[in-house]
Amino acid sequence: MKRTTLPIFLLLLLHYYGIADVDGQTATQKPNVLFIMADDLGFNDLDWKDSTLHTPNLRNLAFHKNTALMTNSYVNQLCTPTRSAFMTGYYPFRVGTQAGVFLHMEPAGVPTMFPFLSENMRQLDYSTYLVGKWHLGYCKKEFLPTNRGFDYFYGFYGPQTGYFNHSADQYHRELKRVVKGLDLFEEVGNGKSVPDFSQNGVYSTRSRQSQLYQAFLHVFILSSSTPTTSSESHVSTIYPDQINTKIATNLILKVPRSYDKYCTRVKNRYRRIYCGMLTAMDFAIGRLVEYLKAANLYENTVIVFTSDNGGTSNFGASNAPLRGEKDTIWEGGTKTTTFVHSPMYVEEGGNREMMFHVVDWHATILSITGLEVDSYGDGINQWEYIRTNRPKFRRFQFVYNIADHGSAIRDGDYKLIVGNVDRKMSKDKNRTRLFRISTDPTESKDISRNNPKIVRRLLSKLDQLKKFLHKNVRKPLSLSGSPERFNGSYSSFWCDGQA
Ligand SMILES: [Ca+2]
Repeated sequence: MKRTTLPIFLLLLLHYYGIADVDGQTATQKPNVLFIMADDLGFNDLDWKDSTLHTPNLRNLAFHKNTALMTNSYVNQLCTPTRSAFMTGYYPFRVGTQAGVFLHMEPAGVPTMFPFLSENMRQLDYSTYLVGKWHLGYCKKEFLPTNRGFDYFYGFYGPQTGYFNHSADQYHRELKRVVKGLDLFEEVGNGKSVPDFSQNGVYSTRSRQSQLYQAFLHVFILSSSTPTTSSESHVSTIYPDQINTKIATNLILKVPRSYDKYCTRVKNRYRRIYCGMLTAMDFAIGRLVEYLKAANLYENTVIVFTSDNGGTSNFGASNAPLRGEKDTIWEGGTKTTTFVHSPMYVEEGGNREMMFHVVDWHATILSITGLEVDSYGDGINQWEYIRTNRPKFRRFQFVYNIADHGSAIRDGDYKLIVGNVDRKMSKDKNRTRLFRISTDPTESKDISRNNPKIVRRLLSKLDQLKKFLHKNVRKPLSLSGSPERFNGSYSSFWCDGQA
């Protein structure tokens, strides 16, 4: 069964309380962090890359004089692995999240022995809010966002949910039919998860907006301990097993008609709808920045924008000029558009060409809080480099992924791929490919035959790394999690003993 999701985003809001000194004054002013992770954004899918698209707010942020634009920023090839790497600071193969994504009704989650970034931020007196997509396991209480370091969560747990009806439809092999259920929940502080049926018909970027923005402002101004925050998310799903691609695409790509006018120059009709969805996301981010400014919080906030994996070309996305797409370890599945904007902290704007990997966020964000840290897990602290363009630490290599179906590592100029680039083919099981990414970023020429020494060196590196391979934590689906048992929603609390 294949599946895909389309642009949604995750908002991670980390707000610093401030520590009162003896006079009751705030002694330290640490930055707030607003981390925005788009879902399945193609490498080419911003208007400064494809001028027929319309993403003016993101463009303004990306090319602001106080923005570091990371031109060699990498993630994993799918949602769960990337989000797991972001939260834990470890490569998915070290955590057990290297093999595909967690599905609805799957009794699995990221092992709780790995502390999440949100848990560590809490230790540093930050309040932590998450809005949008979770996708790190939900079947039991221990896996829920508010039990993994978040004070508040509003969004969905699984790989996808409808943009308007917030319902996730999943084909179940045993039942031989599609199971439907709401995936939109609110959690406040204690792992209590409440389904929100009230948003049926409201597009994701508008869902509960006014109340949530009000609360958002309230939170910032008063540093309230019972906050809520803004909701911005879109998602979609497709089942090519059951539906032909054309119909499915129509089911998937959804945006209110009011966005059509921004995308009239896009010729392909799927990409035209996709373009509207990008604009809806862009406008939502624009509104968020306006709210930050109105609340006098903009100056002291570090805003990060990135994506969790590449786009899917069948559904309107483009990763041009890169090779491959979502769910492949080609550059098109793993290289993202990433920038860091902060008027107060990013002193020198412009390109940052050094390699950055999603595992680096953990150490980097801890460093933004003022913590002295060189590395965390598999990641290194790149805050100094982002801020000043002068690296304190340099990344020379990273792991694209290590999994049964295929693996890839990067070492300096070179990328070695062993096995399949995706989970579909089996014919490449023992194939070895080598590319010189620095001069061949589109992976057009396999140079493995002419460079046996480099291949051997990188193969031996890969073998070393494989010693740390964690068993895949994914599990077969379980009807214990069927929404038919939970009044029509993909609720939690059903897999104790199974995961
Ligand atoms: Ca994704």
